[in-house]
Amino acid sequence: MNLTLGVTRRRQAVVPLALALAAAFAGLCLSAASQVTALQVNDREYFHARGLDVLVFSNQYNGMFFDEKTAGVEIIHHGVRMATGGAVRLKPTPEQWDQIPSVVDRKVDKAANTIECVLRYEDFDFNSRLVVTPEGAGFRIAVHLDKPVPEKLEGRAGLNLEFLPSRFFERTYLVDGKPGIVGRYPSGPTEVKPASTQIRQFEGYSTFDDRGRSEYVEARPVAVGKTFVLAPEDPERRVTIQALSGDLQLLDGRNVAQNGWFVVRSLLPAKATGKVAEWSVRPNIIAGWTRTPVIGFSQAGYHPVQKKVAVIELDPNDKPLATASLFEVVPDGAPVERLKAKVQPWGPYLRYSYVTADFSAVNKTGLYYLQYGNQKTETFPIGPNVYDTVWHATTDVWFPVQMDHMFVNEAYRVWHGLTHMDDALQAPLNFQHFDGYRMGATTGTKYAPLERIPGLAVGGWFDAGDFDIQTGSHSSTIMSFVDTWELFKLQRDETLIDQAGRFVDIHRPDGKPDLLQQIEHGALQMAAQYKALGGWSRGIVDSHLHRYHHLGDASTQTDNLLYDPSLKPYQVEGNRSGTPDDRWVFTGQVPSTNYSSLASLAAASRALRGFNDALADECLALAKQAYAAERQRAVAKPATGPGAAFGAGAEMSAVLQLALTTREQQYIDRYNELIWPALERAAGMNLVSAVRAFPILGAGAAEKLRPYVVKYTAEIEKTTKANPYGVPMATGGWGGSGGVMSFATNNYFLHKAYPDLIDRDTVFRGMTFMFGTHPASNTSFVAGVGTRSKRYAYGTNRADLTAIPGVVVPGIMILRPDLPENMDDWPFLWGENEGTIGGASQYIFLANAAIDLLKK
Ligand SMILES: [Ca+2]
Ligand SMILES: [Ca+2]
Ligand SMILES: [Ca+2]
Repeated sequence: MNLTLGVTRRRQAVVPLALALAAAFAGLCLSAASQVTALQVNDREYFHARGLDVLVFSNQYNGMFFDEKTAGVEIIHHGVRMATGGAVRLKPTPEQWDQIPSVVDRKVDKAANTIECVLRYEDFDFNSRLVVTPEGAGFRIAVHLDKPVPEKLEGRAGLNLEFLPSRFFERTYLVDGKPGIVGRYPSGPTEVKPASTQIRQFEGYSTFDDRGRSEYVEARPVAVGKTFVLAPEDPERRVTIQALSGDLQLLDGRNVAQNGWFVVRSLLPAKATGKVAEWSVRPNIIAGWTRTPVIGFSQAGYHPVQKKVAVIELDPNDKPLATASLFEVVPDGAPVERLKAKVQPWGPYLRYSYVTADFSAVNKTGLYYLQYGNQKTETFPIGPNVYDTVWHATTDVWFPVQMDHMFVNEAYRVWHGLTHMDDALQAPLNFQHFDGYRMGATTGTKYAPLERIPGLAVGGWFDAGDFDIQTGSHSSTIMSFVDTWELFKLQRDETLIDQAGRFVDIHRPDGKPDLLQQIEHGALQMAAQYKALGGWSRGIVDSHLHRYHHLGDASTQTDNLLYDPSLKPYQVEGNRSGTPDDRWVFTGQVPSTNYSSLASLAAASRALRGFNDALADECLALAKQAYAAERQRAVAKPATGPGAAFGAGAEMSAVLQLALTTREQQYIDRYNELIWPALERAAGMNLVSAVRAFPILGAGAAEKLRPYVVKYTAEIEKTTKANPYGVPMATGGWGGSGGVMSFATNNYFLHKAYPDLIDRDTVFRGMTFMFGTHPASNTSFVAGVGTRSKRYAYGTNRADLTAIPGVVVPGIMILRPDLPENMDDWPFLWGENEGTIGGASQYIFLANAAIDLLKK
């Protein structure tokens, strides 16, 4: 790569007077200590100035889910990420599955104060070099080419930068002085183009539902000009972008995909090399800007005996106050200050600094708010029953809405009609699916590729914000439900679930515990899979990309008619159609999947005993049969390689559930063979498995396990000190709620068995984290639970900018290197806002575990 081309490099520039005046005009006081400073590359390898950060591929496209809107040039403006995706892109408004550039070289030059990246599109042998350099209080972004834009990409390749729509709602813009209002909803313009001009999307699939017309749609510019000013009226959001050559276009990506952003774009000129595009970007900076503290607390409140510690997240430039106060809201009269707590330093974590304030001393039942400086939090309760109802939205509404193969009603509204009655076809061989599923060289079933597999249109849940049945998450969900049933015997009945009529009615009791009905619904699908496939699938999922991104009523994702290739697309005969929209079953005999699946059936058979005996019998018979078959397979082909330990873990789970259900010696012996070496290798999850196995391990097991638990307390200690929240934090592309809830749940089991070793506060910390004691915001991560909770989530109704009540979101995603983020005004980042059945079932368990501990 030739990186020696001339680059305009500037040292830190003096802040233009105009900028300083603009900040003063915005009503802000300028002191000598609060000057606007220029961007400077910092030790974390991004540009930083007080109030503005510019990331240049600190985060990269990972190639798995393509464009996650968390890569490229990104702007964090007054603490919030408002721009992403800055790069050379091949479409006006790139969608998730459009081609993404790979970063083949990235140079961070601290001395020259510049960051540059070489980006490559392999399909077109097309390299470009992106150079970002501070200028004044903003920056320049330039594209350099050694070779001209490939002919195929002429008029297609452009410098793009995407702005988050919700950050600009109810604001305006100027294009070369001409005014416009930012639309709350997209309203074109668009154009229809021939399909032949479409640039290849993921694996050659198309996001566009073409209906046989050989075309697709692109957004056309809303405005064209030399200088854009977005949100001129808002000093926190105002950004000026000027094209130093050519034109700027403003496009609205929401016209082609609801998760699209506003795109500012300059087409790269044809037949040109050298510096082919350059912008000056000047986000307004409020001089001396300091981020408002985030007061982390439990929006759902606290039990009187619980520790009540607020974690206050501060701008590193902020000076902690000496105290924070707890006020009681009384029926009449002024709020009463009940406690002035001394603020304790915690220290730096990621990009902020943290302090805590402990209000544990207050235990009187009532309503309270916290005050830190001028900031008051929402009002929340302290009382013995605060957690009693926190799981209801998840069992009453969220889980019913996720139910597949059912019609789901709630009072006057229908959540979705009857879904996926055309399940399912055997997936084709050697196929990489867009949601991570893969088919290998054999089906592992008696079915040929694309042959109908009967019997699968029953039970199951949409695993998350999409519409697939993911087998692995079904196992863990069923197992978690069985734990919840066996330990807490939840009798709550607020939902009618009629399997024969395939009808669900929310807020309509039917005399049967909802939890058992959900276990039944999961078990029906898992049993059906084994009967049809002689094992378990990886999952059942949409066959085509243009259906996979479906939003809205799940019953319209497919036509519910059996695919008949002898008919034309959209032609219907009886219960058949010529539209190839039936979902595919991704099969292959995977030992860990088979073991964990049969484990869930063995567990379900216990819970269903006395509720649906026929299904309980069937689940157990299938589980035993599957276990024997899997052991045979294991003898024939012993597991090796990195997945072997995972397979052994899955077998342990299977054999434990069989042992607990049957108490047969063969399973007990095999469990003993597996568990103790596993504990030697790694305690973690295996500790909980062993505790759950006490009924079959007999006398002495608790003492034998104790040293491992003692060892584990060191892990808890480490986690407790790693960040101010005292829970594990995820660092990947998916938020950390699941890890937090696992930590709390494991500690519940261990506390029950070893109260002298494991503090129950580690369980409550997981709860209060979910309810708002977390970084970035203090919104409760369970929609509808707590005074302020998630209003937007990545559910099937996200196009309506709303959430399904009871959804439990992944929460805090940490963007590299140091930005904890959970968008509260935009639902479309799945890593932050997509609830899963695994997470939701885990949450129901944890809530009841906390209630259980607080009863005593
Ligand atoms: Ca999925
Ligand atoms: Ca019920
Ligand atoms: Ca169909």
